[in-house]
Amino acid sequence: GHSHWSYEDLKHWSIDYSDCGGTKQSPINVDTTQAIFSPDLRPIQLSGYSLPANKQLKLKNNGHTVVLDLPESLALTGGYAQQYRAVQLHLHWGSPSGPGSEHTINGRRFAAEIHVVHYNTKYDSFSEAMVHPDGLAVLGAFLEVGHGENPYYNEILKHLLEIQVVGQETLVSGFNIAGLLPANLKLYFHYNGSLTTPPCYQTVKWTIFNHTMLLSRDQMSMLVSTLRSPEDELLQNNYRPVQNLYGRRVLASFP
Ligand code: 1SD
Ligand code: ZN
Repeated sequence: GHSHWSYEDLKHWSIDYSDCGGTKQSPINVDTTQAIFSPDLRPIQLSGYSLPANKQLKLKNNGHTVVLDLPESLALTGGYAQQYRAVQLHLHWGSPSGPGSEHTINGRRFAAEIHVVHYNTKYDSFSEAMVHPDGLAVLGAFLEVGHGENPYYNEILKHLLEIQVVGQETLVSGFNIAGLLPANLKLYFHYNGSLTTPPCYQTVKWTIFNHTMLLSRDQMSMLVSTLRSPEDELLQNNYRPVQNLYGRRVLASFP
């Protein structure tokens, strides 16, 4: 039933939430040979993303992912014609035996994916914005295993043991949220899609960065094997399969 959707039960999403069966769904596979270079796609600009340590942010296990609430002072400009405010960020991942990004590039799935969710400032709230076609903008970046620890991701990962059980939350000290995203904000793909979870509203302008983020093997293990699900199993493989493009165009900010 409603609010009890799961990744084991994908076939039921469009029964309970009709938009999940729509023609502008996310995630998608990005075929880079089909992406259209659009010189008018300007570099993404993030303002106010560097938060002081005395600013406390809520981090929660909501049963589907780990969510970090963001202050509305974070703004997204550039790249988009409109202005957006940040609401929260969260992650999608696989398991020790397989990758779990939502978007794929030329059929390749990455270890994990971060989503930073924003809403258009022309609306009064996130919940109002999420039902309008121009309501939301989500920034997505891929996470891979590389050499060395990523200190920004540690600011989140070091708290996961405190929120292993669904519904648990803790406080995280402010840090530079932009450090969770690639340093290069010029290279990205752009398309119109949806929330990747029910109610799957088709109100998201997606930006998928071309550069990936590197985490150590231990950091990735911590991400994929710490949180528990509503069934009290490990919360793993919290990604939706790629959806049909139905003729949608994917734009690239670079040739
Ligand atoms: O999966 C998230 C979901 O947890 C929620 O954050 C929603 C926004 O209300 O966004 C989706 S997603 O499309 O950013 N994956
Ligand atoms: Zn997401």
